[in-house]
Amino acid sequence: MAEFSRGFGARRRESDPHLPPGQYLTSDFPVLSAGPTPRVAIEDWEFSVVTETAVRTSWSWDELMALPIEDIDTDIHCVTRWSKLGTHWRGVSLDVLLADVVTSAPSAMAHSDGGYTTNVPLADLRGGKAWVAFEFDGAPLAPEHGGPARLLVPHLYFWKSAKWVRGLVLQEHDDPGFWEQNGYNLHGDPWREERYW
Ligand SMILES: Nc1nc2c(c(=O)[nH]1)N[C@H]1C(S)=C(S)[C@@H](COP(=O)(O)O)O[C@H]1N2
Ligand SMILES: [Mo]
Repeated sequence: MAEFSRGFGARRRESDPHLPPGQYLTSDFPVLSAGPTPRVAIEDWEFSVVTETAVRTSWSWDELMALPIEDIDTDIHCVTRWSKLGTHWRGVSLDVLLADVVTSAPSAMAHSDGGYTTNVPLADLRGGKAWVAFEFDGAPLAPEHGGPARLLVPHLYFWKSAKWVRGLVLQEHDDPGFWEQNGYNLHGDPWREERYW
């Protein structure tokens, strides 16, 4: 009976409708960083958006905190095949940050402290699908998970959610970022298994 129960449980987990193909569930929160954790003083921190015509808009930490803050309940999926369901974050929607930015660029390059970059189509950053997040599970985002703030684009594989994010550069071409230059997919939709290219 025990054998049967275990097998049944495993099958149920594998068929969880929230789990994209080729992923397994994890309940811990792995840290995946390509380099050391950068540290930046909040007074020196700002987030900027630079358009394809080099118009720059920026927000200090206090200015970011004064914007509407959203609660986000979402699943996250790493290309190394772990998924974590029902994670809770707080952050500012990219819709808010991009509202007054005049652009016809189709794509953005996210830039982080430490030099990490990742490209994301603007269509994937708009429409309630992406945030600059600074709280996880009711606490300030831990430095190893991207604190003080990271991009959160949970409908794409988690490498698109740039930790220690400091800005977006809007671009005419969907040029590859750090992992994309190293073989990861330009888009990264977990439901289509867009892992590599
Ligand atoms: N700046 C930066 N952001 C990053 C990474 C990184 O190495 N540097 N790794 C990416 C990858 S591959 C994943 S899976 C997630 C991991 O986030 P976590 O360490 O909070 O789990 O961050 C993404 N964002
Ligand atoms: Mo990853």
